[in-house]
Order: sequence, then C-alpha cells, then structure tokens
Amino acid sequence: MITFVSGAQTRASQLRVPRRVTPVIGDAIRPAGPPGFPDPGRCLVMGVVNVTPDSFSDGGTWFGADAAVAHGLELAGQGADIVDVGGESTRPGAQRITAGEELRRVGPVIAGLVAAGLPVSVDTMRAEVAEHALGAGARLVNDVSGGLADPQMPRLVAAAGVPYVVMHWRGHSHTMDSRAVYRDVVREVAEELSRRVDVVTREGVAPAMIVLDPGLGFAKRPEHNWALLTSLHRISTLDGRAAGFPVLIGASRKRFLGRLLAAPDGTPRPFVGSDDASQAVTALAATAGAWCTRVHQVPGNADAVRVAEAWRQAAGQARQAGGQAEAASQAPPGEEG
Ligand code: PMM
Repeated sequence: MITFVSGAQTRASQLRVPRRVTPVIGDAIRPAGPPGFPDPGRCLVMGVVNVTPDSFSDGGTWFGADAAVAHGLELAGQGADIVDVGGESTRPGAQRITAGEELRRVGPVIAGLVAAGLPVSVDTMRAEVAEHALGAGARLVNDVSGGLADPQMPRLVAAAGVPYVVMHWRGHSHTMDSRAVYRDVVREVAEELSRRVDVVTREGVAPAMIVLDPGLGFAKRPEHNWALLTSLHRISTLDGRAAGFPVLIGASRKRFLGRLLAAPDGTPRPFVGSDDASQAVTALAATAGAWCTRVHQVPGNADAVRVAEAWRQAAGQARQAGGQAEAASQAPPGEEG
C-alpha cells in the first residue's frame, strides 16, 4: 500500500511506502522457567536415564543402578542441566509394572545422582513413586499423564511445592496409538492441556510450577508431532487462554524422526540413527522459545541450544533495528535521521 502525505502536490520524496517489519524467526518469547532450576538464558537440556529393560530407545542399556548412575553423571558432565530418571517404559504397547518394581528401579539411581549434587527429575505417573523420589531429593516431577493416570499426583506435587511437567496424554501405552485421532491437533491438545491445568491448579499446584509438554509421540501420528512442534507458542499460551507457560519438548529418538529418515524402501531409520535429527528439532524448538529439551544424547543438543540462543539474540536485535527503521520511515519529512 502506498500512502500519500498531505498536500496537493505530490513529489517522489513524499511518497510513503510503509515498510513491512520483516518477520524474524526466533524472537518468540520464552516464558520464565519454574523456580529451583538454573536460568542460564537459554533452553535447558534434560538428559534421560531410563532404568528400564524395555524403553523404546535405550531400554536395557542402563538397567543396573550403578550403570544408570554412571550414565547420569556422564550426561551431566556433557552438559545436561537436569537428569530425568524413569523406571517405567512408555513405549507404544508397553505393559505397566508395579509401583514396587518402579521404585526398586529408580530409588537408588535418584539417591546416587542427588548425592553427586545433580538436579534430578523423576519421570513417573505414580504419586507413590514421586513421593519417594522427592524424599530422595528429586526436584521436579515429570508426569507424562499430566495427572490423569494417578489422581493423587497433583495434590502430592502441590504439597511438595516442586515444579510439575504436565504432558498431553490420552491413555496408557497399549491404547495410545488408537487414540491418535484429531480434527485440529494443536487446538485439541491446547484445550486438553488447559483442562489439566485447571484440575492441577484446583488441587493446589501453583501456576508458576507448571511446565507444559505437547507429548510428542503419545497418541500422535507423525503429522501431529510436526504440527505441534511448529505451534509451540499456542501450546505455551493454551491457545490464547494463558499468558504463557514454559514448554518442554521430548522429540529425541521418537518414531516420527525414524520415519522421516526412512530408507528408500520405507524402512524407518533405527532410533540411534536419529540423534542428529533430534538435535535439529532441539535447535528449532529452542529457537521457538522452548524452556527445555529432553534428550538421550547430550553433547549435540547442548551445542544446539547455544546456537538457538545466539540466533534468538540476533533475531531480537534485528527486530529492534527493523522497528527503528520502521519508525524513522513513518516520521514526517525532515525528522528523519
Ligand atoms: N517421552 C518419553 C518419556 N518421558 N517425558 C516428557 N515430559 N516428554 C516426553 O516426550 C517423554 C517423557 C518417552 O521416551 P523414551 O522412553 O524414549 O525416553
């Protein structure tokens, strides 16, 4: 659109072509994280320690307590800001284990990592397991069911006053693939997460303690995961219902990456071969303002979040410079410069 400045005679210098402020990729707001965790001014890296014989990506590798503690220490040494310890596999089709077995798996590992001074989170859907883990020094509860699997969980987390990852979830692993049906995945995930936020806050969880997670791969087909990844701001704000919660992303080694990288005959890439793609997702999600990325391989992701932060800062400066140029171009003649 061309705007003519006032005056009967129009000279070329009086033609005002409003400059469009170029959209800058990477200047999305990153809401502050919950208290009790470092804020290094970038997306955090959560390193995964699965103490399970059957997790999708690394089941069995760190099953013994000593091996699991050593692995957690290694991840922290490589740059993980948080170490996430889980004892129950959530891979599609997985059957549940007892709370006793879950505790037997994670208890000594959490104790060992806390003793070494690491910030530890517990990946569990059970209040009983979370309670023991918090007693052993875990600082965050990562509940992939967002409080749906165990209704006692929100009250326990509220009483403990720790941060709570509320992930989007539609049911246990043996049913989740059949529940991956959406008309508008971003709208529905935001809506369902919003209902969970209502429930957990009613149970006493402080909003400042809540971290949201779209639950990539949990009742999601590949196209659903991609749609969610490109709409982190709508997840963070619950599609306009909230000012913005911090968001955690768990894309690492998920099936949708293996499918993206499939061989020409359609055979999905084995998950260990998708670590580079996981890092690419980390870089993009961190650039879009994610608070934390949950990953199995730390070094490349620790680099990726730093690249993303440099990008975000440059994007912020570019946006500012664009805004100043825009203001100057809108100023009446003679006031420029
Ligand atoms: N994914 C898995 C396990 N825990 N927690 C959160 N918050 N987000 C996730 O996406 C998530 C999770 C499953 O992955 P794994 O069993 O391969 O670690």
